[in-house]
Amino acid sequence: MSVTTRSEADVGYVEIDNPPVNAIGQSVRQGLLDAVRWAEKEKLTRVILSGKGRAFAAGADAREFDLPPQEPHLPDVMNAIDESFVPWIAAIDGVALGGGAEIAMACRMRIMSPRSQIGMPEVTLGVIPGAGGTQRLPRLVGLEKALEMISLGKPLGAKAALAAKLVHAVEEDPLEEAYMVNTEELGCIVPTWELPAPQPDAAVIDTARKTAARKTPNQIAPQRAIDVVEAGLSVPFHEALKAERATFLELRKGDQARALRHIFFAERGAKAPESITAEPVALDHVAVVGGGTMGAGIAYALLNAGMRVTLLETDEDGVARATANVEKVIAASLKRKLIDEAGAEDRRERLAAATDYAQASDAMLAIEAAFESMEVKKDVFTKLDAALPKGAILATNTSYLDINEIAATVPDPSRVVGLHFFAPAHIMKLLEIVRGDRTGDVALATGFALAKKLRKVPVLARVCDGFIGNRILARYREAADTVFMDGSTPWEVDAAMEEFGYAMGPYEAQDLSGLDIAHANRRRQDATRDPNRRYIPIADRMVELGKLGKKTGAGWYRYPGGGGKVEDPIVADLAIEESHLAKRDRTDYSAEEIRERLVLAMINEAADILDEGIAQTARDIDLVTVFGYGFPRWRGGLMHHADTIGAKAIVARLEELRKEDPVAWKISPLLERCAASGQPIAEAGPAT
Ligand code: 3H9
Repeated sequence: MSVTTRSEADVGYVEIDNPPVNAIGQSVRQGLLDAVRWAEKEKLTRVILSGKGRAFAAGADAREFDLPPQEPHLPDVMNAIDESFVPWIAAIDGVALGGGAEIAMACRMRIMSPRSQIGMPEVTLGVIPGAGGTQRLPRLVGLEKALEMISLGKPLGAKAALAAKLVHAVEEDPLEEAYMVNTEELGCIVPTWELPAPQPDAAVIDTARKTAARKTPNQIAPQRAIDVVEAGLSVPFHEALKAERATFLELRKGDQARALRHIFFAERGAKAPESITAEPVALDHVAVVGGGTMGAGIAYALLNAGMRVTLLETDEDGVARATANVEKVIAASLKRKLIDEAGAEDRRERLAAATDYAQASDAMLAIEAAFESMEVKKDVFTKLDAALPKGAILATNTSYLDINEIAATVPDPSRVVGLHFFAPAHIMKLLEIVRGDRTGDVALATGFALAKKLRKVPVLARVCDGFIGNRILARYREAADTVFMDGSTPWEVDAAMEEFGYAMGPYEAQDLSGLDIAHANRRRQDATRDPNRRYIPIADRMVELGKLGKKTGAGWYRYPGGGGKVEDPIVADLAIEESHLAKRDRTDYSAEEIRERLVLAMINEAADILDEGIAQTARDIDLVTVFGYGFPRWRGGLMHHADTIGAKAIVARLEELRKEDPVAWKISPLLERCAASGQPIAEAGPAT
């Protein structure tokens, strides 16, 4: 049952009932249209519309967007509600998003509960409101507010919706209030479509365009939404609806909308594999070892999710530093008004810091975020094993070290798992859950349960150097350094990747994280590096010169006075010097060539990662690249993007690059298989 109807005397109740979030699919549309006719036939004096469960309606069913549109179309349903002689009242308890908000706007009146949200997030799916939202919203809230809501996609809470006059009232029980509305008052409300459109205002439109361009660079939908709102101001309502519908249908089948839908559903589908049926351990008390930036961020994320946290450090100075580090995150959250004083105090009360591991003796999960040294980790795991309950899960946040070697320290290695957070750990959504050779299902189930509590996107990985994300990153940086050494500057590389859609290029990003981390990794890899692989020495030279990034005032860029980045000609000269020493000719790469090399290098590495079973699916690689490494979401993640190029074209270009360097550009067998068979990379897996 998608829509249910009942009447009490002359009042009709229509309820959308399409769990879990009342997405508006074909059967809901049909149900609503039938309800309009039913209410008219029954000569009801009002219809009160609500949603069953936790949502009013989450919008059009995005799963239908890959199919041809099916009647009745949503705009026609809205028009039927708006134009009916029976006035409808939307009683909103839960989210009213996209098409859900559009239904509410087609109603004569809107009453929402304080816990509800209303908004037009269509642009986040790469489309525009397609059922009258671009025309009804400006009529209700004015041009400026409507443009902001539609082009940025951010929903309003009840208070803001009332202030914007989008809803008539905010009440605890919207259904009851809707019943109480005076019939005469209801009869005086003008149907939304009959309201006059706001006056065009070039300055307001220009500001909206600039804001959208800044906040969502490269994205088509926000600008197209503004076009449609603007055009609608000077034509009749129904004519404007036609233009809106045409734009919606055009965008819906475009690359950006496909990519954004892919990521939307991939994020929702990021769950424990069905084969893992074990119960997770209790997560009310978690020990975090190491209170540096990463450990403090992890501790804060756990506190945010309501857990008790014991931070373990080596000495009293460490305890003080760790507590101060968490306090810094609390202060920043207070400043950003993410929490209030009471919330800060509550978090402080649930935090303890100690040197004695016995303080965590009832914690069923420990997350080690200590210094990246195998010796340190082994010592920590031995201590955790002795202090925590026998069934406790022992996790390491290592970025690179061999989890199997760490696990071998404890008598029961099935309890050891990698939980790889990304800095800042309380903000970044990705959590790589790394399965060692002997990791058990309870440890994995615990990792996924933790991700859910922290509202993070979990991705299962197997052990290799860098797991999924950092292994791709290492190849990306190697390709960047090669391009730099052979002809470009760091700023040319950064600009090319920013144009591709990254918020910042690889060099600026490295300046922020510090060049010393990658340097330590290279030294660790010295013993096992393929001697035939070309080694680019530029980053080592930078470290020798003390240019470690923003924290030292200079890295690939200079940061005079700790301020913004400035190009540094000395760094550009380094590459000229090194390539002269290596007797290499330099090439003037175009931005397009730079982008192609860096992106193909990542795709090729990711294909190997998939082929080796380090990642389970191409979709997981998309999640890792988007949620952990800033890959543009509107490109759908690395492997989704690879499919838009096509395996055949990728392999053809890699064959060219292989002539330059057969080791670095060794083509992944998985790509070769996809190119030969025509199988999309999205569906590819290890050779069987
Ligand atoms: C639109 O409306 C266009 C119109 O203007 C014009 C049309 C002509 N469709 O997120 P959750 C599924 S465009 C299909 O885990 P939460 C989701 O996949 C739409 N399915 O829960 C998941 O499935 P599963 C504009 C949807 O409580 C389940 O519901 N609307 C849709 O954390 C639970 O989702 C939006 O952009 C959908 N629209 O968050 C809103 N929405 O259980 C998009 C959800 O199989 N949705 N599902 O994994 C959201 O923002 C969040 O899902 C919401 C609930 C806040 C509603």
